[in-house]
Amino acid sequence: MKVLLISHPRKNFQKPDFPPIGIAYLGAVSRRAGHETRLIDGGLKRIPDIIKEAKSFSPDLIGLTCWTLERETIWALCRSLKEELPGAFLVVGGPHATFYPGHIFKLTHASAVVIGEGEETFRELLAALSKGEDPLKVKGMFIRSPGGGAVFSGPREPVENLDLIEKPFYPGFKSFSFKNYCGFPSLPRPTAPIISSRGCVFDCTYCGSVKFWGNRWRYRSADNIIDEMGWLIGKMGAKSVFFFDDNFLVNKDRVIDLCEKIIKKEWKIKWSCCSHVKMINDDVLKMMKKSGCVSIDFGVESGSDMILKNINKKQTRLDIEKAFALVHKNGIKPRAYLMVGNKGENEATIDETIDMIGNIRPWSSIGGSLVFLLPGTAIYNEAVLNGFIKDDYWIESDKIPYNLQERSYQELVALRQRLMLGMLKKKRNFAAVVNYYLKLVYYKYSWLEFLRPLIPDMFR
Ligand code: B12
Ligand code: SF4
Repeated sequence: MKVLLISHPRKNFQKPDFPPIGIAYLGAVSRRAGHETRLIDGGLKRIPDIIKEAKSFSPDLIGLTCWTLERETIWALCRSLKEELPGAFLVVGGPHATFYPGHIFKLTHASAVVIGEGEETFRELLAALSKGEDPLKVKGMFIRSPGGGAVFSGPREPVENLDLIEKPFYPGFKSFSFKNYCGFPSLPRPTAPIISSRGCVFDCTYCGSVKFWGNRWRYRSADNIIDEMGWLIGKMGAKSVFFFDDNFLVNKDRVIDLCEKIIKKEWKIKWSCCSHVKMINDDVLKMMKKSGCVSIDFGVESGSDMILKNINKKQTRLDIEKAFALVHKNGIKPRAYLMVGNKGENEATIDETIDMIGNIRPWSSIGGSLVFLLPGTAIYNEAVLNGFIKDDYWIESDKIPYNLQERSYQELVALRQRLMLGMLKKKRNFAAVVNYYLKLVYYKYSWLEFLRPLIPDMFR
């Protein structure tokens, strides 16, 4: 069969940070099964160009990823694909499709929706379709039924041994290069993303990780990651690597093992990862630094213990301050993600955050993003129960569902402004705030990217 996989195009067209890893994994499954496989990064293209490329390939099956905030682009893309390629089998996966399969069937002509982790379901679906068998025998999907509605084929267990999953098939994208992407400010470009584990051991109220991946943290072995890194560096031209795991450091022995192997290889690669503040210690940080780790992104979210408790973050302000001190001490740049608008947010909690930021001195990307209500999260479920939002919101509105349960959008924007200005007034945060705004400038005007290497380290 001819198989085409497409990631969601963006409403606000801007150069993406990284290629879409999910469909690259699925592309590897399809190619391994012997199908002629093509991938399109919708983030790099506009819908008419995607349709043109799809038509020239003329696929038998088209697979699409649907994220909540970009859902309308998927509705539009599906409609055009159905008009131009009416014979193709259309299947949708990804977070929004997983939480709202019914919306996909209602608003698109999709024949199937894959729930959660996709590799095994996709492999079996391709096998069933190419043999002319009933796709309903494949577990882990909803299939459109001829009489209307959709039938669930039954639940699927997550892949037990992640080492068995094949490397992402980046060469399936036309003219692929990691240079086509922005990468991350702390890392030398081109940067390759890696997912070395799936799921998280925490369950923060605003995050859908546990609902999506299941409540178990699964991980790849150090040897398996080294194999992918070797390929990314040697064959794909990567100069740095970003570990996009929800929580990279859950198993510190694994990370120490990985660091030792990176050092042995003498790659001189730079890398970064995401972590919860409670997951680090001095031993692991030392090894990380030695093996080329330059920065760690932490979900700090707030400096108020009351807010941290409300969002079930399982960390206190003291935990954050201790973690940042340890990371600085080891010569690694800590980056802080902050949120505005969680339960209980007010001027006083923002001031506590400003005060804490003065102590922890993050290197960049302060953020201060307003809280969204996303499917699969506790705050969303609470908002539905309180009658604040309805499940139909996702098909009736194209707006971003900010958490406006306690405060209006204008009030939240004012709180964010208070946070940004408050941080800027503290001299030590100047670089961090400047870094954050520079990132926004690159997003909007990607042609200004060429300035990036000219900007001194502290402002990058
Ligand atoms: C890397 C990443 C990014 C990168 C994007 C890189 C890229 N081009 O993909 C960056 C940093 C730019 C980013 C930005 C944002 N992100 Co983000 N991101 C992630 C992250 C950490 C990893 C994605 C990934 O590669 N996962 C690994 C692969 C294997 O999983 P996957 O892509 O989901 O694909 C699997 C399945 O979904 C399924 N599948 C997916 N598509 C399809 C299609 C078919 C046909 C089939 C059969 C199966 C299938 O099979 C795949 C293999 O198992 C996830 C969290 C996570 N752990 O997944 C969040 C996540 C996807 N992001 C999220 C969000 C909210 C955002 C932002 C809105 C954050 C913000 N406040 O700005 C922005 C939106 C940007 C935009 N407009 O697109 C949410 C999405 C929630 C939702 N309901 O849509 C997630 C799930 C985080 C979370 N837990 O809340 N993100
Ligand atoms: S620690 Fe991060 S990935 Fe884990 S549940 Fe919280 S927000 Fe989600």
